[in-house]
Amino acid sequence: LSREQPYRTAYHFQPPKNWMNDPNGPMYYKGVYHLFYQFNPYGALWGNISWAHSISYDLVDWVHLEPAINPSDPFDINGCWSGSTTFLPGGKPAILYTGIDLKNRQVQNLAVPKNVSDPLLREWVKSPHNPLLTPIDDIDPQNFRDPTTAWQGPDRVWRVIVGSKINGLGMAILYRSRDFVEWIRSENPLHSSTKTGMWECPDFYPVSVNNTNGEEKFSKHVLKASFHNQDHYILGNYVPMTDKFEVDTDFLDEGFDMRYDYGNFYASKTFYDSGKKRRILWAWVTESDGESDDIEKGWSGLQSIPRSVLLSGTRQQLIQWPIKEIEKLRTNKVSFHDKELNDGFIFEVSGITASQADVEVSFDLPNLDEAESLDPNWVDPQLLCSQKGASGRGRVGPFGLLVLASKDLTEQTAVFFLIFRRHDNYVVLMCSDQSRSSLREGLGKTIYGAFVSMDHRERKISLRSLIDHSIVESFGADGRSCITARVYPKLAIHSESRLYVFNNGTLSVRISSLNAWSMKRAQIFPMQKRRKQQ
Ligand code: DQQ
Repeated sequence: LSREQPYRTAYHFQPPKNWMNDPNGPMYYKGVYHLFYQFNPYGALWGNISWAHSISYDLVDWVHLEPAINPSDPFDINGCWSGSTTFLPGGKPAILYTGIDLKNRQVQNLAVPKNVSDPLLREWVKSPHNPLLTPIDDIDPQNFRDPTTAWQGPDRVWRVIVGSKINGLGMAILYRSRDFVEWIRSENPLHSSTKTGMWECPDFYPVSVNNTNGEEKFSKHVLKASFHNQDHYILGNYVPMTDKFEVDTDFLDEGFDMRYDYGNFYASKTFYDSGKKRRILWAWVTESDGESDDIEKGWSGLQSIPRSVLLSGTRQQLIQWPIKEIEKLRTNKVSFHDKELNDGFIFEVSGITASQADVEVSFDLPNLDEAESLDPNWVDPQLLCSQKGASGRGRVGPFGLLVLASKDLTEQTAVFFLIFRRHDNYVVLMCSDQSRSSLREGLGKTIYGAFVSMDHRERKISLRSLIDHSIVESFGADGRSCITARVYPKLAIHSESRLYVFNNGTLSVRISSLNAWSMKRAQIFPMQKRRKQQ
């Protein structure tokens, strides 16, 4: 990591240079993880989109391969946009992706590996039947994209959904096929909404409380759609015979705002890891600096740390946690136990590389009867976080971490909790405050906030933050609410960066345990040019 590049990450996935956006078609195949992603081979801004391709044995270290799919044919000459992989009978992977055709229409195409016995799947062949799906009838050619992983019903017929917007309704158009080539549009979409606008990158999959890929009675289906720069999800029961999806609550229903992440996290996609029997979520984390900064840096965009996804015990929300494998990068462990944090207390966690770290802390809470009561009109967590702030005083909180902080604290990103009383229950607010993250001007410094659903009997709360130079991914209450932020400190870079724990609430909280580690660099190998065959 050079002085000139203080914002490149050490263990978050990124290409050697240029623009990256959505993760595409992640999969586990013959012992190898594959990640494709939206990539501009020619610059640091969005454009010339192709599918770049990288592989890994552990989702931590990566090898960049040559791009898998490039614009080349009338059905994708203006761009190879997002899509997904599906395993066909016999275990052969197939990619469905959106092509931008000669007329700039969005169409759906198929590509298959040239050689299925190559675990690296270096070469992909586009189907002679492309385009498979075209925007006919009432489908808007500009709003028809991002096919999901397909699934088979009990009748062996394939189903796939494609994101769209028709007559103002955001929706997932449903198609069925017997042979994966000829697709017939279902009369009804899988689901639609008046409140969302266009659905980008839909995702639809079973989850359960344990890692069984939904192969149990109490599983639910997740439907995710990307809109308003956010990834929203809903839960429901899916009836495969009729393709009815009966939702528990709908997108943007009052009092429900279920998102994977309440910060910077978009166009995500999951895949089922058949090796470790778990569902894994990836997302694009975009820059929040300016375009001229990106051009100067020569790159733009990160991928989140892959997260495992489970259904919570209440079956009302998802629980996310960084994949276990990332822990192999932990080094230089520092720990504290049973430390009381009184009013206005702040202390430095020294002994780690705070610009490249993993921190886990568990707080014991005071008697919450004394918590400030929450005005019933305060319903917007993001606004609440902005109004309350990390340096404001409260009763229970704000308490939490100051990450990527400079020595004098002029630069700091505060990740913290505030707890309020409402009727005979309480409300937990989680915030990630970027407003003081950098002395630099012209950066996005939005303050993010989320409510954390907690049982009123719980008297403790945990926080984990993955800190990596210009990204902070935080997991509140064991992964019940997550907030990811991008920050660009001027002072708090490399060894100048510090980590603190603080409590600005008048009631004391107690650190029952804190573990922090420096993180080693992931090994990311550059593209290997292939030798021409003789
Ligand atoms: N990014 C892709 C689209 C998708 C959008 C284009 C979401 O397929 O809808 O790069 O970020």
